[in-house]
Amino acid sequence: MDRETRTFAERHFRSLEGRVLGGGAAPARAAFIAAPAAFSYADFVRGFLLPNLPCVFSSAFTEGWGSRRRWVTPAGRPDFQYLLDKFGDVIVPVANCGVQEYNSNPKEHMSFRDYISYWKEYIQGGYSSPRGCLYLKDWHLCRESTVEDLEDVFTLPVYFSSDWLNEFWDALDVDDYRFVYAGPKGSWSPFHADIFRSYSWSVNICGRKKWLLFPPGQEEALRDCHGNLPYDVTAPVLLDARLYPRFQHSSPPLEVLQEAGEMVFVPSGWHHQVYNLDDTISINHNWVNGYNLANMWHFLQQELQAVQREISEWKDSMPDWHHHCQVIMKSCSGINFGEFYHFLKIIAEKRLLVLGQGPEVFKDSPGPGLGQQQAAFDVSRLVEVLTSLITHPDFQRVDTSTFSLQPEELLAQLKDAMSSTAAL
Ligand SMILES: O=C(O)CCC(=O)C(=O)O
Ligand SMILES: [Fe+2]
Repeated sequence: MDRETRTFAERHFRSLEGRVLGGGAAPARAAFIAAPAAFSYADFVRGFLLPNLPCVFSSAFTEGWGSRRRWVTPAGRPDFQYLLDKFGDVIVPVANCGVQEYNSNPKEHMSFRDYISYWKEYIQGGYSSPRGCLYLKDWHLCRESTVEDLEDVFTLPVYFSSDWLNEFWDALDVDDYRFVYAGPKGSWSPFHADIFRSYSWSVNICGRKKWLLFPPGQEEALRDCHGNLPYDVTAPVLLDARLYPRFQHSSPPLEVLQEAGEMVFVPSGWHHQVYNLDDTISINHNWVNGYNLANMWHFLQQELQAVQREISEWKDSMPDWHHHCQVIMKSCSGINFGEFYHFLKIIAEKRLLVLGQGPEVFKDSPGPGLGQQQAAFDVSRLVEVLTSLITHPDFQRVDTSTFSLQPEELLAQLKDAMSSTAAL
């Protein structure tokens, strides 16, 4: 990140004064980025991260990826034999697209070998099977493979390299949000927004996907009369005005057709529904950074409010009611306020370390951390969101006495570092 982009981005967030912008109607089409040489990280920040807009990168951006060479036959189809030899024994999660369980699909686990034999049978059966349409989803290939397996499967594009979520999980060594998806023509992902309002990037290693993308806020018009979001936005039942009273006022989604090798950027909080138009394999990552951190924090506050509403009748009779809300939030959303602080702390400490080094060490380095200007920007974002967290009444009720670094102390350190970044 260069100095000018940092100044531009910091000014953008100052003008928002902590607000999280909802989008208006969807743009008529997603921007298409043709040439890597003509598109810098700064272009991505100004054109897409700050305005929170989707875009499609041409297949030239993934030209050198090993997976595009090795996982695919010359005819552009999944190379089942190569994949079997490589990953046959791995246990993978598989969803049944034909069965609705709440707003998702039930998942089972099977060996990759069994999944491939199912997939071949499905194709031979004319894209049909008594077992239904099974979709291999959310396979943590990176975490579950040896480095040797992963050799040049993909190269993280510079645009997505500020990735606090995976940086956090890598530091803890317990999880990640790097996935492989693989499914036959007709497999699909129901309507959803990504975890914690993260961004997603998705590359088709082979095959094509159709994306229906809804800007943040547009999903409100898709709620049913009980306030629930639909499972399938294309279902005829949405036309029933008694069940979906606001559907007739909804705007059509942005439709994106993603070809083999192309990379889709899904902005923060955009709901989407996705179809595999061919037998398709994709690599998808979820990521959070300084640009959508406030969206994540806003989302977590909404999640806590939802829990509080749900168990409000016990508020006066239950002595640890606030604590219970945090426990329930953790089990429903995967994170609570205390853990969000921990997430901020891990990233903050790493950025403070970078800024503690002389500018010459990281100057202009385009590596994963994107250098000192990026660290300075990150610190400014951490200061804003940590200030909001610390002053939140529900965080003030969290017992922080056992935390290794007190939130106020961390905030003071970040503010200190921020004042010294002005000169960078
Ligand atoms: O490709 C799919 O089926 C779903 C992908 C998705 O939801 C995402 O990348 O966020
Ligand atoms: Fe998604």
